[in-house]
Amino acid sequence: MRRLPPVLIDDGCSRELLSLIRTILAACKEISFRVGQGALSGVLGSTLDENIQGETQKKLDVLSNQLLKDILLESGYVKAIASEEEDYTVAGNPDAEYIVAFDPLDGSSNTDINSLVGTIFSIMKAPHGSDPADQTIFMQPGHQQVAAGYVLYGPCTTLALTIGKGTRIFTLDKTHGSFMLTEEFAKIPEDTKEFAINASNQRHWQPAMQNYVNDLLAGDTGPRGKNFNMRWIAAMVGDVHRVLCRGGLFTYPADTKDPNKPFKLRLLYEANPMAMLVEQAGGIAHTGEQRILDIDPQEIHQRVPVILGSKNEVEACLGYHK
Ligand code: AFP
Repeated sequence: MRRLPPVLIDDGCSRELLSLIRTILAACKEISFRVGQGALSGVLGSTLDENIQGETQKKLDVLSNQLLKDILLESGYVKAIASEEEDYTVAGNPDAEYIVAFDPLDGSSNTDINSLVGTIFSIMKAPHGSDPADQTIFMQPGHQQVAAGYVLYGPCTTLALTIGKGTRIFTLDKTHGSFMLTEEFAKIPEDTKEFAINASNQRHWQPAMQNYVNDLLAGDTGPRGKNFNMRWIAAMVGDVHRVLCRGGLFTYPADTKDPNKPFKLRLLYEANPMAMLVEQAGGIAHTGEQRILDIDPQEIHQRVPVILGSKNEVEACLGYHK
């Protein structure tokens, strides 16, 4: 079984990008340890603070953010970072080539119930000669990402990673602290009988999504002519991992529950990196109107609708949106 560094070197990954990825993973190993300690580490539960998006921060959100932020800025490999838990981007080394956007602990409401959580990251190149304090250096469409990945803290700690040459899965060997290659080419099956959506929002969805899900629920008595199963982990990182492993459709569609917040998932550090991983594994990632990786971002914490997963099922869903 091969370790992460030689695998990426074979893919033509530059030394600097490899060092940056290893730096992110060093923080993730520490987060994995803290998450695994659970109540013993005294970091379960919420802080008294909210992030800029009005969400209550969990203690592990804050801790994970601090670990990633400190290690990245100290490494000298990043020109700037953007995080779900930071109001604004944070400037780093003016001479560095890369910028990183991350969700330090996706699905953090799951920490208190010992369920799946993970770290999601997106790496892009900073425009040549750009100012590290300039927020607009992050305003790049997702197809310009040079690497994307997540680390899932579950029964085992798993890394899904792409540098644009397929999506690979690694498993953390906790006996010596290395990520070992456990799936060379993740391939999402084109067909599926499984979908993931928070069905409690059904009455707030747009008609296209209402009609699509109604037809799935009708099973073999409806127009789809087959029965579907439903799953919801409440952590995108867990739901996308299932899609990468055995296929499926995952969606967080537009809804009218809160008119000020029609979409839930964040473009730069959730939708974009997941879209790159999914496309590199043969799937589709779309908003219902356009390919996620072609969106021109307007702001750091921008939210978008997400429909991703098995090619034929996403296309079936998009058919309802035409
Ligand atoms: P956090 O990163 O704030 O924990 O949010 C998780 C998330 O953005 C995404 O990972 C889930 O798919 C989604 O929220 C779950 O949302 P519901 O609260 O509607 O289940």
